Amino acid sequence: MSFLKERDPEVFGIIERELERQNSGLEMIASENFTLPEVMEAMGSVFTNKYAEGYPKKRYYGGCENADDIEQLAIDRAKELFNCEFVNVQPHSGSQANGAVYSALLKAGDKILGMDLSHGGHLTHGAKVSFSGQNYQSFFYGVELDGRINYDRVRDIANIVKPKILVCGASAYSREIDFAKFREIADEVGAILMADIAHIAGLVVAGEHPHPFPHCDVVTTTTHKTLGGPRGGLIMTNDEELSKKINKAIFPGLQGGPLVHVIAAKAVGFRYNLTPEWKEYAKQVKKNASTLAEVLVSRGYDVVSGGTDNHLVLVSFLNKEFSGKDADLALGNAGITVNKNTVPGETRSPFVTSGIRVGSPALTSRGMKEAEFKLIATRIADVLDDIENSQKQEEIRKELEELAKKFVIYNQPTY
Ligand code: DSN
Repeated sequence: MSFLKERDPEVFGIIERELERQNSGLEMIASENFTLPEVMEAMGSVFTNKYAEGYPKKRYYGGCENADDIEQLAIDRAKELFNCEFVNVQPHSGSQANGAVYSALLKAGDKILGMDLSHGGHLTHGAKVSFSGQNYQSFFYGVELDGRINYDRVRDIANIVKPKILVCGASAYSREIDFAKFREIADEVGAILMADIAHIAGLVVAGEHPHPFPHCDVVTTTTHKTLGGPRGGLIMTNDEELSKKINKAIFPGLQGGPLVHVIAAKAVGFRYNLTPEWKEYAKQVKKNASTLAEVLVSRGYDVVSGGTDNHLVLVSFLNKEFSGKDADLALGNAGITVNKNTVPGETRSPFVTSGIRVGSPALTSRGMKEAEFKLIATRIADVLDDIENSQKQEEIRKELEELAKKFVIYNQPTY
């Protein structure tokens, strides 16, 4: 970043501080990851200069021949990766992707049934504060007190609601999602089945989580969470008619010019996701999350659902004096970044919560394995056991900073 350093030292300085923060701390927010340097190079490329409204070979502006090539390459790689027929690589984010699906397939006031935000769903699955709960009638299913989806209960709710779209997928659910069961329910009530696999996409493409196809009509994801690519969204389907409606909903419906530099970076990320190394990474993400859950359970912590099948662990403090917010702050002081999270049976507000969500994707990208996760989980329990002890938090922060610095973030294996 030599130009930036010379010409805008103020911005350069803040970026340097962020790099230092990322390198010296332990990033355990389940939805974050460290992307590849080549992904960042593509994002920082000259494609940021280009307007390319439309789709490959059907653009509104001239000079799009290279934009066409890059978007087609991203589409082709995504089709191979997700084993599906039609892909839109233009959504600026997962929320935009979900919005486009609703706008393509619903009229204002139609019914959506999704997972409750406070049970692990996402804002765009119908939460009343989101466009998805304001433009449409939204209804919810959740998890039982054991932290798992009860598919019979989902079926009962779906039969009462009769939604036009049934949404499956979550932001804070540590168990496998049974897409085949959701398909049965959607068929029973005549709903379109949409899966939002933003959290688990990296595991899905590695064969480490059941695949939403052929069960789901339409699938959305982000590209930056377990997929480890640039920040952005993606929509996939095997239905040509549906894909035409979705393309129109993205452009000209919701978005203007696509972010061609991000689409270039998505293509780079997909190439990595298609390698054998990616499968190893996804396996390790799951092993590391399981290690985390096992240690926390052995230290007496209430891990929701008793463990994890994926990349995240939800820990409940319903039986503790302290809140998710307290735990988030204490762990932050110890150099471990997590997020406070609501848990099944929640008694506190969403700003306070009774739990934390802890994920393994980012530290796995730094090369950490079970041994490091065992140590980190032990230190998480040490902090929580003595949550008001700020001196201990500082000692742990120093110890973990040494560990973090041994795993430089842009030192991923070549492939
Ligand atoms: N903010 C994301 C997450 O943390 O799960 C969802 O959009």
